[in-house]
Amino acid sequence: MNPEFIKTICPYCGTGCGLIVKVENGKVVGIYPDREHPVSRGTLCIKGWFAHEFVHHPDRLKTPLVRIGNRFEAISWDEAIPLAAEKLKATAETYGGDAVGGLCSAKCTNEENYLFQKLIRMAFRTNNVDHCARLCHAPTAAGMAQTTGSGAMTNSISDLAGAECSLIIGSNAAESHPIIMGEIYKAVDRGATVIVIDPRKTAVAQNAAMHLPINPGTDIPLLAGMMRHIVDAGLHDEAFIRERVEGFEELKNFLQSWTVERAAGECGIGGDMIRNVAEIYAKAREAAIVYCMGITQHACGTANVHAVCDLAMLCGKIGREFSGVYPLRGQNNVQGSCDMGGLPNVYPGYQGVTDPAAQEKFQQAWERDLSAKPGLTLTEMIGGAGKEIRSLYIMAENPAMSDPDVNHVLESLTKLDFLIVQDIFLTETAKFAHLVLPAACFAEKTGTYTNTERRFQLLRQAVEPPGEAKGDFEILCLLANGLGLDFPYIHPGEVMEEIASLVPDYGGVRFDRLERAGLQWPCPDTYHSGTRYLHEHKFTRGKGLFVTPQYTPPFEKPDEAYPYYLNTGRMFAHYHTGTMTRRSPFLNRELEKPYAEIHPEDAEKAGIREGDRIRIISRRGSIVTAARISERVAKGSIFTPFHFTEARANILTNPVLDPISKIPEFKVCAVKVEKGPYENQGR
Ligand SMILES: Nc1nc2c(c(=O)[nH]1)N[C@H]1C(S)=C(S)[C@@H](COP(=O)(O)OP(=O)(O)OC[C@H]3O[C@@H](n4cnc5c(=O)[nH]c(N)nc54)[C@H](O)[C@@H]3O)O[C@H]1N2
Ligand SMILES: Nc1nc2c(c(=O)[nH]1)N[C@H]1C(S)=C(S)[C@@H](COP(=O)(O)OP(=O)(O)OC[C@H]3O[C@@H](n4cnc5c(=O)[nH]c(N)nc54)[C@H](O)[C@@H]3O)O[C@H]1N2
Ligand code: SF4
Ligand SMILES: [Mo]
Repeated sequence: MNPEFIKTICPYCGTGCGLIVKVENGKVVGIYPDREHPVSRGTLCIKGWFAHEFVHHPDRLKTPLVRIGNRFEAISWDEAIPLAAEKLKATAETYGGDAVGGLCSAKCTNEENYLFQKLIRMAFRTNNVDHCARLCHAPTAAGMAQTTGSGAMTNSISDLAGAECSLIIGSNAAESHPIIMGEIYKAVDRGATVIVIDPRKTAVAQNAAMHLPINPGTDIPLLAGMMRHIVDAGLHDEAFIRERVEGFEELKNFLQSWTVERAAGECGIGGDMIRNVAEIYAKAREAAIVYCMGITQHACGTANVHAVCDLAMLCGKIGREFSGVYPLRGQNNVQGSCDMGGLPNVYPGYQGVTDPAAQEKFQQAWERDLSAKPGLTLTEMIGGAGKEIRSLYIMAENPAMSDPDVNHVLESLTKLDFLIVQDIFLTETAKFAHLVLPAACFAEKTGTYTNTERRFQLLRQAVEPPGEAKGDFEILCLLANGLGLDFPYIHPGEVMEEIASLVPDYGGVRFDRLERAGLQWPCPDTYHSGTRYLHEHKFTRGKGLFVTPQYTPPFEKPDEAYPYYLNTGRMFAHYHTGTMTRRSPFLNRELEKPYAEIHPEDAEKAGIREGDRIRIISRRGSIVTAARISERVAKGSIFTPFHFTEARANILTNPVLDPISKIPEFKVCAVKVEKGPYENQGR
């Protein structure tokens, strides 16, 4: 049979690059970059190029599995769906609907997320629905909603090529968003200045004009120092502030206490450098602030986002082409899973569950009584397992690896009356399930993903799922019907029409309009061609608002017992909990084993050599990994990625939460290091 070539979207990160999947004899045999794609234009990173390798892996789940004692037994869908429905109903009948929780997923399509939250909200009259955005850009959603009225990236990826200055804060885009980094390098070729603020000398920092290796968790002092200098030197955009922003007096009052010298003392960067960087940003005609997990994954994550937005508004660098604030979205569809109401406080389109008008609208549309009480967040649901939460339905998330203080998470998972995990592999989390539902992966389904620049894009089915596995869409419809709801949907396009009828910003989105280049929301009607940048004449909230950032230093700082800072994150060849990339032979060739970076001077003091087995110990647990001696980390700091099940970084991390967004402080905790030899303590 001739090979077929099917255009679709990369299943990994929020850049949303265009893939062409090559199919032979019903199997995906290769990936090619899509030259016509509006974002990636014929380029892909290493993960995209090899995204076919996990699709037909022998480990794929092929039938529903039910737990019998300590083992799993294969069952049919005709048994699995009634079992799931019966158990969830029993929990709701015994303990009330608020005892049921659901985690939807940034890996799944918009239509699947819409159906998931609709199912939970309708069947159990609860708003206990959340997903990994909580661990990621929840502070962006909360912080930018307050300052600008919208938690989305303000501009388009291609705008970065036109910025004279890019301030990259807490983003290792060269490894995490390589195609977006390419746009920034296009600007550099035209003479733009890249300034990187990151405690680690990342790949991005190494190639930047300036690198500010700040002390962990001190972004607010640094940004406050910059703003203080900008105001003192009269470099702020007075006209913009007068016409478009409120709260300037309060911001100035706050800056009174942040002299550049005080900021310097706190963040560890010299005062002259702070002034210099502030001037470069403020004086550039067009300047972008690009940020990611180094800003959000802190106990003051939301305040960090406030500080970022304040700086952009202070200099009037928002609301037009090439400038703007760019929170780089992580997962392929994390923008969409938030947009679709996969959050405990909002319906689709960020319409508040506590807003009576919104509640009325969704009650009418869905013909059900809905709860006006905001639900629990992901971190609260896992923490409340066996207490407030008795049964949990997890679609495409792996909290047994991705949540902080994993030992505690595992204990919580065992306390549930009923746990359903719907995944493509038997994950660390699925091993705790009572019922495992086998799902189709990206190459096996149709739907839409929304990328980091708010672009709805079409995912097109290329092959059939393995064995009895079904698309999440179909599973959700079966379960909803099993629960007595009426989900009559045959094609995701019908769900998109329902979404469009309920959310004004997506009103013009239809499957047939996405064929060529997708559509960037807001897209209010079918004549509208989408929106490249937000806040043009006015902010989504009307006026922009300077919010005073409340600085709190990291919760756990190094001390005598635990003398190192631990920083956790990513590396280019692997993705998150490794379920997909670690099943790719090519990506494994790049890196197969866990490691931790330690500074040469620290290593020498501890007698640690390259490749030595070391134990990293925090107040919550320990892991054994291999030492990588590197000047990428500062003295007194350790970095380890969280991709490896045999050395789970999240055994170490601190579950302390940002009080506003409830994100954990993944980026800072205190650890000590011991030299091996050790037995590998993989679980
Ligand atoms: N290869 C690969 N790409 C991915 C992913 C993946 O797993 N693998 N995941 C995707 C997802 S979901 C996300 S959210 C993104 C994340 O993308 P990034 O945020 O770029 O990735 P991280 O490595 O988590 O962290 C970014 C940087 O924050 C820095 N940092 C730590 N503490 C601080 C601090 O206090 N201040 C500042 N300014 N910086 C700090 C770290 O040193 C690190 O360089 O990547 C997406 N892309
Ligand atoms: N220490 C530390 N921890 C972190 C972070 C950090 O920087 N440091 N970062 C946090 C961040 S930003 C994020 S986003 C989270 C990510 O946390 P998770 O979302 O839990 O991690 P993933 O590995 O992406 O999990 C996705 C799951 O979906 C499955 N899957 C993939 N496609 C499909 C599909 O189409 N259908 C179904 N049903 N399943 C599918 C995969 O096999 C996998 O098990 O981790 C967080 N945890
Ligand atoms: S940059 Fe992201 S979307 Fe693009 S190919 Fe790489 S992982 Fe896929
Ligand atoms: Mo993320």
